[in-house]
Amino acid sequence: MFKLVTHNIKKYEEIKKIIPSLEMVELEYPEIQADTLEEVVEFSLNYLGEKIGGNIIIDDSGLFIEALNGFPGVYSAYVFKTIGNKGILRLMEGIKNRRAYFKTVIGVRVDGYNYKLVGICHGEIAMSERGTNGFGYDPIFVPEGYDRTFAEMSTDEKNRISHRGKATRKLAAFISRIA
Ligand code: ITT
Repeated sequence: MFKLVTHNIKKYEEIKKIIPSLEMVELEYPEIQADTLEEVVEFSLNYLGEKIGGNIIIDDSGLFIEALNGFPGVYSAYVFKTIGNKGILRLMEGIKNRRAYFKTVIGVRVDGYNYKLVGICHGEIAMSERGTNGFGYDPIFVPEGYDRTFAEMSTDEKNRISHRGKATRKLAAFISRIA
C-alpha cells in the first residue's frame, strides 16, 4: 500500500483518478532549497522514510518560464503564495516569448530505496487568468496544441496531457511491476 504525502488535496484528486487505490497522508514536510526538483524530492523522501516509514509517494512540481530563465521553477510554491498568478502576469508584461513548461517529479520510496518518475508538459503563459478548475498556476497556463488554459479543462482532460498525468502513468506502471 502506497501513501501520497501532501497537503494539496487537488494534487491527490488528480493522481487518484489514475491510481484509485492511493491513500493520502496530510503532512507538512521540509523542502530544501536546491537547484532541481529531483534534489528536493530525494531529500524529502529520505526525511519521510525516517519519520513515517512505509511505502511513500511525493509529488514536487514547478512551472519553468523560458523568458524568466526558468523562474519560478523550484521556487514555484513560494512564488505562488507571495505574488501569485497576477504577479507572474505582471513580470511577463511586454514579453513576447511566453513559452513555459510544467514539470512533475514523483518520488517513490519502497523498502528504503528511492525512485523518481518525471513528467513534463510544454505550453505558454496566457495573457490573463482564465478558468476556475484545477489549482495553482492552471489559470495562466495554456498547454501546447490547445487554446484553453488548464483551468478551463476537466481533471480528466488535464490528466491526459499534463506533467502530473504523465508522471502518474509512469508511477502506475512502476507500481504494477513491483506488486
Ligand atoms: P505539497 O504539499 O505536495 O508540496 P504544494 O502545493 O506545495 O503541495 P508543489 O510544491 O509541488 O506543491 O507545487 C509548487 C507550486 O506549483 C504550488 O504553488 C502549486 O500550486 C503549483 N502547482 C503544482 N502543480 C500544479 C499544476 O498541475 N497546475 C498548476 N499549478 C501547479
